[in-house]
Amino acid sequence: MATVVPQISPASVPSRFEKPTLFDVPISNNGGRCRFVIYKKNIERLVAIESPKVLGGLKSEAYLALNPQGLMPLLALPDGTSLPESQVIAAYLADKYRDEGASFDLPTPELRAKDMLVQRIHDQYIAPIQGAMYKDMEVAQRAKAIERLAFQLDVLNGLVKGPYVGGDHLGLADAALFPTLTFMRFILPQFFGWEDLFVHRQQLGHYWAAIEADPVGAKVINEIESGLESWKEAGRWEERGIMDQVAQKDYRWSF
Ligand SMILES: N[C@@H](CCC(=O)N[C@@H](CS)C(=O)NCC(=O)O)C(=O)O
Repeated sequence: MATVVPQISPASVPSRFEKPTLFDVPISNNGGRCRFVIYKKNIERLVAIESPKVLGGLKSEAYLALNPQGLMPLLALPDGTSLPESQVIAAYLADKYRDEGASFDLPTPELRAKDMLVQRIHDQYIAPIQGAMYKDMEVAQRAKAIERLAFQLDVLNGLVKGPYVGGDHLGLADAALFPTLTFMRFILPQFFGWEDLFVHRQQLGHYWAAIEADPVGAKVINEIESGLESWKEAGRWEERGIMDQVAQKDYRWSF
C-alpha cells in the first residue's frame, strides 16, 4: 500500500511520509543494496518500498525536490529527511534497525576497514562506469570501460576473503557488491562474449556462491535478473547498437 499522500501533482511534494519509504525499482543494483538490508533485517513492515513513479518519476518536480540528483534509491523519512545514495541508505538502515534481523556489524577495525575499502572500490570505480554494459556510448569509450570493469573485478578478487567479503561475517560491502555482480554476470557473458565472470576469479566465485545460497540474496538477484530479462526481451543490446559495437574486432571485449 502506498504510504505517500495520494494524488501528488508534479508541483506538490509530500512533506511527510507515514513510514520510511525507499524509492526504488527491482532492476536497480544500487537499490538492491538497500533492499538486501531491508529483507535481511526483516523490516518490510517498518520500511515501505515504492517506485519513483508514484511521485511522477525520477525527473519529476516532486521527486527532484526530494533528491535533486534525480537518481534512485532514495529513502524518505517521516521527519521530512531525504536520504539519497545507496551507501548512506544501507548504512542508515543497518544502524537504525541494528536490533532487527541479521547484523551487518563487523567485529574488528581491520574487517571494518576492508568492508569500507570494498564499498569504496564499488562506488568510486565500478558503479560510475557500469553503464558501459547497457547504455548508449561511443565504441572506444565503451571498450575502455569494459576493460576497467574487468580490472576492478580482478582487484576485488584479491580482496574478497570468502565466503563473504570479510570472511565469516556479513557486512555492508556484501550488500553493495552482489547486486552489481548480478548485472555483470547476466550481461558480460551473453553480450560481450565473456566465458564466465568467476572462472579466473575464484574468491569472487566463492563469494557469489555464498550469496546465491542465501534465500535473501537469491531474492534480490532474482528481482534484478527479472528486470534484465525484460531488457533482453525488448532487444535492448541490439537496438542500442551495442551488439554491432561488440562485433568490431579492433577492440577487446572479453576478459
Ligand atoms: N551513487 C548513487 C548512484 C545512483 C544511480 O545511478 N541509480 C541509478 C539506478 S541503479 C539511477 O537512478 N538511474 C536512473 C538515471 O540515471 O536516470 C547511489 O549509490 O545511490
